[in-house]
Amino acid sequence: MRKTRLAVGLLLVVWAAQFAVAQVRTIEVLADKDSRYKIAGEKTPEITVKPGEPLLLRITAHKAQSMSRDGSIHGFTLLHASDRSRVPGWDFTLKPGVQEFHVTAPSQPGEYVVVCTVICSDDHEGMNMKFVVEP
Ligand SMILES: [Cu+2]
Repeated sequence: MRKTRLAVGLLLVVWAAQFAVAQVRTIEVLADKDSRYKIAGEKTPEITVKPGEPLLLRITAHKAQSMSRDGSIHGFTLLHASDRSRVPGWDFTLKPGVQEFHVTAPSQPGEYVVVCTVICSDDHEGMNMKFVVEP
């Protein structure tokens, strides 16, 4: 009886551990036709993460006025807010539709900014979004 209970308990622990590993946080972003990033339910879109957190970026892109020669319609590149330098591993160009990227949050807490790197319209310069790594 005791052995059975122990076995059931162990199974539960294994099951729970697998579930925890599978739970990578998904961040859904819309790169829209008006050259703006949007996040459902947020008036001013902003991404807040924990240092080194594994993330799945699911980005839906809709074409604005123009695209680059390779067919990219928007970009999604993370910069340090302080000096506008690029964060390695966070530089993506977007084709129309849904794309997913597995990324790891920067280890350094602070302020970052997501910028579009494709000249997508006259208003392309305004296509950016605040990104914060919590201490
Ligand atoms: Cu753009």
